[in-house]
Amino acid sequence: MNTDKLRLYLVTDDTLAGGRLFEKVTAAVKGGVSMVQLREKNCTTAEFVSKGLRLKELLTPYGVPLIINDRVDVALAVGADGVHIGQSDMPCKIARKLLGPDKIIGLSVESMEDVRSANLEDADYIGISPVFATPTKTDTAAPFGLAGLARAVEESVHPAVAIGGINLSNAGEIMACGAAGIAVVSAILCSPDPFAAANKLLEITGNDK
Ligand code: TZP
Ligand code: MG
Repeated sequence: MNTDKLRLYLVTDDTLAGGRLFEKVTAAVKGGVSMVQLREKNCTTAEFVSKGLRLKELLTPYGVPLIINDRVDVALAVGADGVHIGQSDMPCKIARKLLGPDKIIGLSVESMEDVRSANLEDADYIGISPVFATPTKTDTAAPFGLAGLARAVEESVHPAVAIGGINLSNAGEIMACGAAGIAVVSAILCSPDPFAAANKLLEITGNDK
C-alpha cells in the first residue's frame, strides 16, 4: 500500500461524533485525513453496510481509502479498500484469501509478542494499540508508552500506526518514534472544528517525518 495514506488515520465513533458522523468526516477529510476506518461496535449488519456504502461514496472523490473494522464480509459488501482486524477477529491469512492481494489489511498489535507474530503475516500495516490510555476505549491491553512504541516500530517489518490518546500535544513525539502515522478518534471527532483539528495534526505528522 501507499504508506502516505497512514499518516493521519481517522477511526470513527458514532457516539463521540454526536450523530454528525458524516458531516465531521467530510470536514476532517477536507482538513487532510488520509485514511478512514469505519468502526461500529453496536449496530446491526444492515446498518454497518449502509454506513459503509455512504462513507465509501463520500471518500472516493477525495482518494481517501475506507477501511472496515473487524468485518471482512462488510468490507466486501461495501467495496471498501480494506479491513482492520484485531487479535480475536478473522485470522489474517484467511482475510487475505477472502480479500485478495490488493486490499489493505491492518492488524492490531497489543504486545511485543503480537508484533513478532504480525511479522509473519501478509499485512499492510500494524496498529500499535494503545500507545496511551484513553477514555475512548477502556478495554485495552497495557499501553505501550513512547519507549514501547519505538521498540515495536523497530521490531516490525510492517509500517506502524499508533493509536490511543493521541492529540495535538503528543502527535510529534509519536512520529519521532518512527511511526508511519497516527490514528485518532476523539482528537478529531470531539473537536468543535474537525477541519482545523485534522489540518493541525497533519502539519505535525508531516513536520516530524
Ligand atoms: N483502539 C485502541 S485505542 C482506541 C482504539 C479504537 C481508541 C482511540 O481513541 P482516541 O480518542 O484517539 O484516544
Ligand atoms: Mg477488532
